[in-house]
Amino acid sequence: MSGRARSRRDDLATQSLLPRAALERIADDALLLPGAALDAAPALLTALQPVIAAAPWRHMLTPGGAHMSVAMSNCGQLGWVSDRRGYRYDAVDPDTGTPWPPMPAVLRAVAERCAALAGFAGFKPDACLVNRYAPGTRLSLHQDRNEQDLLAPVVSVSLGLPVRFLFGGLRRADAVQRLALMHGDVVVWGGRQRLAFHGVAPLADGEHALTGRCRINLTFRKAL
Ligand code: MD3
Ligand code: FE
Repeated sequence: MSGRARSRRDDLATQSLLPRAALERIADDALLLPGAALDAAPALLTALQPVIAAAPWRHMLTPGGAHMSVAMSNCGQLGWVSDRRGYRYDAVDPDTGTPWPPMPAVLRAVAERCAALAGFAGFKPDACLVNRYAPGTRLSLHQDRNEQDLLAPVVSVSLGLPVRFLFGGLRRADAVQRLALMHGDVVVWGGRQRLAFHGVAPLADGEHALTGRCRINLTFRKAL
């Protein structure tokens, strides 16, 4: 592992002081674009306000009956939902009974530009899942396999407090790598990494100038 790659594992407080490349390969088909959404971040957060007004944060129920600690919303033609019946994509917000709010143009633009930078020109997301992590919130190791087209990448944009992202292999028992994801970072997961197990370690407490005491993650997908 290179010095820079190893440095990404160091404590989160020093991360912002370290030089970073424009593009880092974190696995065969997973590319990190450090800070690619940094300039757009204020506009992304502003564009999220009407989305959250129309489709308020909620803690969805897992099929097992537990509430997820991550608060979620969606925008775009389709939204990811979870309830006692399972996980799926739906055009209607179950909490409001109305369609999910449209995907703001600035969100779409960042996702499409970053996908193209990572080699996925022509990526047209139809779903954006918005995840909000409060201090202590985690997302346990899982695969994303509710999308029809597993050739389309997933584009993830991190905003606010930094987090340790966990990513493993194609089997749950495979070794897990830890990676710091910070405000403005974008990751594009495609190809063979599409079905990799991944999760998020419990969020450390802190305060971010733009988001306050939370991390917000935007996940863009082609669900249909
Ligand atoms: C790797 N969200 O919503 S985004 C999720 O930070 C989810 O909120 C995390 O995992 C978050 O399902 C991670 C990064 C991500 C998203 C999808 C992936 C990584 C992925 C799909 C395959 C492999
Ligand atoms: Fe996931």
